[in-house]
Amino acid sequence: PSTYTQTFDTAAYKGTVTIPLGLYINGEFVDPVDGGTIEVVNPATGKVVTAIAAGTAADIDIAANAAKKAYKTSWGLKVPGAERGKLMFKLAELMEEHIDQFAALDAISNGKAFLTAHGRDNKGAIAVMQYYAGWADKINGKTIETNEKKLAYTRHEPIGVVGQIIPWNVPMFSLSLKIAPALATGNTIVLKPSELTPLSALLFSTLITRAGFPPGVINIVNGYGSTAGAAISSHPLIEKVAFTGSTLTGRKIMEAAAKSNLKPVTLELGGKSPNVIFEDADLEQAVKWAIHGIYFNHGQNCSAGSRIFVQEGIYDTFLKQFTEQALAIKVGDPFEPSTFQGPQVSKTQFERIMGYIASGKEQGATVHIGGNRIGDAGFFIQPTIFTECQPNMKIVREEIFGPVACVMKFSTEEEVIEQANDTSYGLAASVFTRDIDRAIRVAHALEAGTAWINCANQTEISMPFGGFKQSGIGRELSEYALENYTNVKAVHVNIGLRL
Ligand code: TXE
Repeated sequence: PSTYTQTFDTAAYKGTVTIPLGLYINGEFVDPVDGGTIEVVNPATGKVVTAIAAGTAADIDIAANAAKKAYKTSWGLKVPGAERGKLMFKLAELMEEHIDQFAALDAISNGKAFLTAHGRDNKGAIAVMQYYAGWADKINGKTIETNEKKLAYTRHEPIGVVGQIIPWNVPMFSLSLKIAPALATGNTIVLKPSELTPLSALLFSTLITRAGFPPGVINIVNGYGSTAGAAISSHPLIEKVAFTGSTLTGRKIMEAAAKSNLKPVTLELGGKSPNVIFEDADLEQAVKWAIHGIYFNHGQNCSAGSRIFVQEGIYDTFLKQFTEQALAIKVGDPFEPSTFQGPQVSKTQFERIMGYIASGKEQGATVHIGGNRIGDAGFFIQPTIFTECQPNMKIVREEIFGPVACVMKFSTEEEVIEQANDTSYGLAASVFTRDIDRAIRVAHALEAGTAWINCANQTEISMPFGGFKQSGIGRELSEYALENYTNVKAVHVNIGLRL
């Protein structure tokens, strides 16, 4: 398989990156069975960067067989947890050595600012790898009291071969938070990156063999969702599938899993997270967090605070300050150090977001600021604020996944809880108030897997993350994620029972 080399000579990064373009299966880079490719586009220019190998069902089959063999011979319970952890620490070290290159590849394919890719995504990815490396020798069952004639205990055994499908919004962070807990618990992996952002995963693949992992333990197969992704969800040797992406695709994956070998499914899906700001909040801080909540990563965040509810007494002041800060957001070249917002990831996402903006106007909401494309190259959109939004509007009900905020007025606590929970999603929610009783009361009343009090869009590796309602099934990060990757075995040892 061929390679891709890119020299960067930018304000944020100078250096050269070379990556292989093939599929990483059984410890080697190989060409796909049917020879297909996917063009990777730089969303800042709309131009093709390179073409990577595209796997299909035949390649997933080869990868799943390699992973099965590795599970039986050189991973799983064959390798003590401490050894697994050591390899994972080594991998994290290699990731750290290449952090600049990872960030450059994410910036060029995703469009996010190099400094964000560096300081957030990739630093986070390394920390996740280290966190779960530390868990690898702490995967313990329990002894359970039954009666004096029995020794009873549980083992948390690996599941076997696990499939993982990830999106494009935080490419390396998503990859690490899928791979790390699966490795720590002794599973082997077939992972498909997003077809939009496959480059950093290819660099990552080169580090796996170097870190010392036996062939087949981690297989990275690029490809489209409808072919390679669908093959992961329905493959009979893959005994669990973990997915992050849209609710629509999550449904398809669950259906394919049910129809094939009934593999367990964990899903981290979309959101329409409320951000509730009461009159007694620290307004200056609330405005800053609200900006971060919706506009960070160009609004391409599953936990974006896209519905901002502001109590009537401070509505005008909030809107004024929020508008000033939204207008001050620096949109531009991802390799410019001052850039906060780059382009949206793809033409499709750009058009989807512009479609939502058009529907907001049609349904009678007011474009307070923004609403337009920036420039005529690449997929840049102005930070946008809608006011006069009604609960039934598409922009209020559906995930836009772009730099578009809906700001709404409320009067009472009861009313805002009702409105905030009037959604099929339940990923995250924020509440801003100085009243501690109200803060906790509201945080508990909001139907979401994460509740932030006086902050927004916060991730802690040691805290679980996942959704209520149609935002998902299962939890990632923290100790909780280990449960996704183990089978609990109950062992009954007879020490005196006689028939
Ligand atoms: O997602 P998809 P898309 C939401 C967000 C966004 C929308 C669409 O609202 O606007 O989804 O984005 C793979 N079987 N989120 O189209 O299709 C695909 O190849 C198996 C929220 O990019 O869900 C990619 O690897 N896999 C989100 C991954 O699924 C399939 C992050 C995600 O793509 C498949 C991204 C299939 N049939 C988008 N079809 C979050 N929760 O953070 C596609 N894929």
